[in-house]
Amino acid sequence: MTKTKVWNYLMEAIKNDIAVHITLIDPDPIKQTAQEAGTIAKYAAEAGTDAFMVGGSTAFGILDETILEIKKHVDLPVILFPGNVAGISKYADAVFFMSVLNSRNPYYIIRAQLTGAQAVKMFGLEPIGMAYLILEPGGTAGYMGEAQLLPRNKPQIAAAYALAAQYIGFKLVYLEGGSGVEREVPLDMISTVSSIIDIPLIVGGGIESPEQAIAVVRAGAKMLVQGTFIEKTVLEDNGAKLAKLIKAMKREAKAKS
Ligand code: 1GP
Repeated sequence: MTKTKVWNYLMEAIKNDIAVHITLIDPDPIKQTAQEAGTIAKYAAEAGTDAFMVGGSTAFGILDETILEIKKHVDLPVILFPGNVAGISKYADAVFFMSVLNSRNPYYIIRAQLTGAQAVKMFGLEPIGMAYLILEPGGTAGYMGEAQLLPRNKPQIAAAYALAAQYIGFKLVYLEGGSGVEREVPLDMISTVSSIIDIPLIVGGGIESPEQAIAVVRAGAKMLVQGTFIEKTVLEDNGAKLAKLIKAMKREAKAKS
């Protein structure tokens, strides 16, 4: 695999479908076994998801097994989403090499990255530099990343961070409200940020309905991440609700373009 394969795949998907859907799987044995993760991945792929992110803030115990099970069932990119250096696996295709730019703790801005960089190189993982910005309420990611949470009513602060991220050279900006939170990222924040940057904007946290997904894409997100909704629904309905949501989101993205 060349070093830009996953990046090119994502950019191609944005070009063709206008918006990309990413399924987040937390390698947390309390949430699901590795085998269940494989089944979730199978249904998510059938429902039309474009790629998988594997990672979380707290649990890494079954990371390798989870990725191997996902790969048994699907032929889509598996991208690491590491909460810290323990979130690196040689079985993934790529890693969102991310920095919590609004952390108060330099560990999450650059020190975890310097500790993990050599493993990424040794394992031959494709690094995709991503600025990770966490806003209120922040969930576990906000707590673990010691983020100075971006205020929901100040889109201009998020936009200033995102523009700085672009100028530093990050390939992507991820606006994260926190996994399982009640409300998605405010739409005016998404539109303010996406209108100021030229690099793709990823949005995640609290997206649970086709209406929310449509609104997030309409506001300017190029990639949408879902975890909790997929954990809650896919094993029950074999991905039916997810398929509906992805279809609605992609239809909206095409209509917008
Ligand atoms: C977490 O934003 C993602 O990093 C996904 O959030 O679990 O709320 O979909 P949800």
